[in-house]
Amino acid sequence: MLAVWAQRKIRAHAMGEYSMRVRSRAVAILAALLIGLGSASGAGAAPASAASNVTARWLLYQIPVTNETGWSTYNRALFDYPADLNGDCQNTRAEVLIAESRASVTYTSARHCYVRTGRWYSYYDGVWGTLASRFELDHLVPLYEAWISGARRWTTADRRRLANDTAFGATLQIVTSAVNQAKGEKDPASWLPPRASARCTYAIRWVQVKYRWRLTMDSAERGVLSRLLSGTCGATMIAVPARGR
Ligand SMILES: [Ca+2]
Ligand SMILES: [Ca+2]
Repeated sequence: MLAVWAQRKIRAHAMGEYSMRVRSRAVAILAALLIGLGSASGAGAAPASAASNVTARWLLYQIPVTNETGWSTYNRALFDYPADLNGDCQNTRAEVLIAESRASVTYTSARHCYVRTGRWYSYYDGVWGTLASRFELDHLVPLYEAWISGARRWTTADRRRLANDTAFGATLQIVTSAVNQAKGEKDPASWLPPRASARCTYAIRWVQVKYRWRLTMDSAERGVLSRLLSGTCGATMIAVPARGR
């Protein structure tokens, strides 16, 4: 099953879309295949060790702080999610379910468009599970938050790329439906993962995604993140994310 999936991804790479979900064992296999084919030089495919040269706290302070506006004009449809950007019948949710599964997945039909089972870990609440229907694809920075912190001024094409960003592991992640619904459209000033040990990772990823997509943050959000990204958490060395737009 992994081989079939890897072949699909190689085709996707040839079409200009490439996943670098380093957390996935399946993608590790894919990366080895791509290196073997001499084609690992696609956008965003730099080795993980190449740019771990800033602290998480430094990255936080690269993000502009402004008031957020545009609440009344938010429309989720303007993000075109979930899309199937590479036309292989698997939408973004299915692609990330496959990439994040710690075991081979099964599908709902012979066409392999939708995932039925696998093995996933929801780090917000520390829950493991095997039924895809129990998990949701979380936009780490919710689409509403993206809208009010910059995406309202983008083209629909750019919003589609953010909402379906499978090229950067932090943007989209599989979490339990329960914790995703508790999170809703909140930013870190209003919601943090219930599992306290997940909060450092959450804060780092939040900052990475805001930086990648040139989004802003409001002052309350900055305050919470500055507190989280202090001490050893803030000193975590990370790569500067490739810009998404
Ligand atoms: Ca697809
Ligand atoms: Ca905010």
